[in-house]
Amino acid sequence: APNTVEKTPVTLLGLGAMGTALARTWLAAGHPLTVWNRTSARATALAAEGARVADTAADAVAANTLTVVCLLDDTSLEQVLAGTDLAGRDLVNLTTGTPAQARARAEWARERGARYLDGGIMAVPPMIGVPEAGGYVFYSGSRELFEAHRETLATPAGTTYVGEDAGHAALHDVALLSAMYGMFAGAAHAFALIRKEDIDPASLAPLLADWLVAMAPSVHQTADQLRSGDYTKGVVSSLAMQVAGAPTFLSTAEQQGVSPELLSPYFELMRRRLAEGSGEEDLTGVIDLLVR
Ligand code: FVH
Repeated sequence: APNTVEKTPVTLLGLGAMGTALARTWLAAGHPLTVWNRTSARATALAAEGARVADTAADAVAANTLTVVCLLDDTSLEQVLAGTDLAGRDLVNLTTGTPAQARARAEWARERGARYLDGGIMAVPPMIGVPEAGGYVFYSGSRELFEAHRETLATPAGTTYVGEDAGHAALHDVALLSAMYGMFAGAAHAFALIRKEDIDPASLAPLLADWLVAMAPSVHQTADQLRSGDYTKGVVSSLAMQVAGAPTFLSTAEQQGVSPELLSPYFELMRRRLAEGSGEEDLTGVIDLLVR
């Protein structure tokens, strides 16, 4: 039998790599879709797939209650939405930004009579519309908006609502991506160590990947220690032992002709924490040194 359930109409502003991927999932799921993009040529293929192309951003916003924005940055959003009537609209902003930008945008939308939800996308475009790829979006801001459009928002990727503070989606997004860059930095140092040796990087890669996966659950112990305030709870490798081992890492880097600039700052924080008399602790005390 034909599916007679009407799907929520969606307006989408921004047809870059991410916006185009989002658009295709809503079209494929049967949502009437109105799109607008600064460079109109980027809408041509989507028009052929069933999207309605608006002449202006204001026309696109006027077409539907729900508007999703996926632009380069907060400045482009400001330019695109200037002069559009947002009264009574539901605005979902998937543009990457800081928590402060998200909070300011929520207030800005409220002043214009719109409900506001901010999103932090934990996926790259090929993961959109592919549930098994594991991509999802952090959402924060208006709970009513999130509940009202939960199904529509879940079409491109999974959803994780992290609270009414509009800045919290961006904060979760940046926290996870910051940890990712730390991992990339560690992997870069590891590859640099073997670069001049007769070791195939392709043989190191699976070892590295498995080791990082094996170490990743340590974040649960860190969280447990932060909650209890007891940084010695469940310690397996003490800070004192690890600081004693640091010269081995730095000497090896020197012997291999590798700059220690990625590794040294972390060892320096460990050393400072040890100097405070925390040798029996885990590495968790480093977090307190970072928080100003
Ligand atoms: N692509 C990715 O891997 C990441 C994954 C995680 C989330 N990010 C964020 O998503 C936002 C959009 O990213 P994108 O990949 O779609 O980016 P682009 O392909 O570069 O498209 C940018 C769109 O923004 C439009 N735009 C830029 N400046 C302006 C402006 N001043 N006025 C109006 N529109 C503007 C641009 O239009 P055009 O160049 O085609 O005319 C594109 O539609 C982003 O926040 C990522 O951090 C993606």
